[in-house]
Amino acid sequence: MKIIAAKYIYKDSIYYEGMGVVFDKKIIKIGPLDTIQKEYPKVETTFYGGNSIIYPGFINAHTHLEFSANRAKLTFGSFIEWLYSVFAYREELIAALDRGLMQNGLDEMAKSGVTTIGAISSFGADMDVCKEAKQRIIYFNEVIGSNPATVDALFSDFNHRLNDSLALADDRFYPAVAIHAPYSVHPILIKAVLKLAKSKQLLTTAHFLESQAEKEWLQSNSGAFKELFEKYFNTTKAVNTIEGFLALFEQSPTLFTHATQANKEHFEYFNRYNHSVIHCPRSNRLLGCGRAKIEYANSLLLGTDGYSSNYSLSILEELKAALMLHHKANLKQLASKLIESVTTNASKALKLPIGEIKEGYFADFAIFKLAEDLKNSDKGTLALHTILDCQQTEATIVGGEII
Ligand code: MCF
Ligand code: FE
Repeated sequence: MKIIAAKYIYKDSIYYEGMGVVFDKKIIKIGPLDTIQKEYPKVETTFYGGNSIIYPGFINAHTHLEFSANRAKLTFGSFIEWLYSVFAYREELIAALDRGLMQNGLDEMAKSGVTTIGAISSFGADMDVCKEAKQRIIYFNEVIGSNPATVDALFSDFNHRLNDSLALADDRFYPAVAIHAPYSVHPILIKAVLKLAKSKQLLTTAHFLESQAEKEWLQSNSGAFKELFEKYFNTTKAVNTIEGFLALFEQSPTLFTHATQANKEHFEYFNRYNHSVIHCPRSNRLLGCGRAKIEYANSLLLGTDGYSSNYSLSILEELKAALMLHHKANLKQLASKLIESVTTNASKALKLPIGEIKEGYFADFAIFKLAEDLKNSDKGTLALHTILDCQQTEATIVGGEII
C-alpha cells in the first residue's frame, strides 16, 4: 500500500488541494492528506512537491504500433498520396518492424503520462509486445476488405486473431474490434464482426470520414479514390454510403476516429447513439485531412495515431497540437476539455475503471510538475499550463507501480 500527494489532485474535472490518495493495485481512498495519514499510519507517503499535479493516467485512444518502423517512407501532405504510399511500402515497413521499435513507442507514451492505449492491430504482429506492455492495452483487432468474394477468408483470419487475443485477456489486456473504414470494409463483413463483438461485449472502433477524398467516394463514387479503387480493386463503386455505414452501428456505441469531414449533423448523430469521436490532430494535419469540428462532440477522446501518420507518440505533444489547431476556441476552456478527452471522457467511453481518480478504480496515475507554481492560484489555468509546460511526467504509475 502507498500514499501519494501533490499540490493538486485532478478529480471530477476539479483541481483539489491538500489531498492524498491511498492505493495498492487499485485506489483505496482519496481524502485530506492529514486524515488519510492518521487512518493509515504505517503507510509511506510520497509528496511530489510545490507545483505538482496528480492526474489519472492518460489514455491514448488510437495508435498503430505495427507502423512504428515508418519515419519517411509514407508520404505526408495528402491523404490519397499517403494511401498509395501505404500500398507501396506496407510490406517493407512490416519487415523492418521489431519489438524494440514498438517498445520505444510504448516508452514514449509512458513518459508522456499514458497508462492505457488503444492499439489498432492490423496483422497481429504487435500482440506479444502489447501483452507484455507495462500499460493497459485495448487491443483492437482490425478487419479490412471490400471485395465480397473474400469476405469469408477475411472473417476467418480476423476471427483467428481475435481468438488468439481473447486467450490473453486480463485486466491489462482487453481484446476489442476495429472496423477499418467505410470505404474499405464490406457491409457483410461489418455485420458479421459487429454481431460477434456484441455477443462478446467487445469495444468497437472505426476510422471515419478522414479525408475529403473518402467523403466524395462515399457520397458520389467520384474523386481521387475512384482511380485508386479502379487500379487496386477493379471496382468503380463504394461498398458503403455514409448513412448506410453509420446505420450498421446503431446498436453498438463505437469510437469513430478522425471525423475531419463529418458535419454538425454527423456529430449530432454520434451524440444521439452514444458514439464517441477520437481526435488525432497531428495525423489529420500531416495527411492533409483538415480540422475535425470537435466543438460538436459530446464524447471527445484523443489519439496520437501511429508513426504511419505522426512523428511521435507523446500524448503531451498531441494535446499541444490540439490546442493550436482549434484556434477559434476559448483557450482555457479548450485546455480543460482536452484534459477531459484523455481522462474522464475516455473512462466513460471505454467503460473501464480507468481515467478517473476514484475509489475502486485502477491505481493508474500521471504525475506532473508545472514549470512554476501558479502564484495567483488561478485554477482555470492549470489544465492549460499542464499542456503547455510539461514535456514528461515526474512519475507514471500503472496498477500501483511506477513504470
Ligand atoms: O489512421 C491512420 C490513417 N488512416 C487509416 N489507417 C491507418 C492509419 N495509420 C495506419 N493505418 C493502417 C490501417 O489500420 O493502414 C492501413 C490499415 O491497416 C491502411 S488501409 C490500406
Ligand atoms: Fe489510425
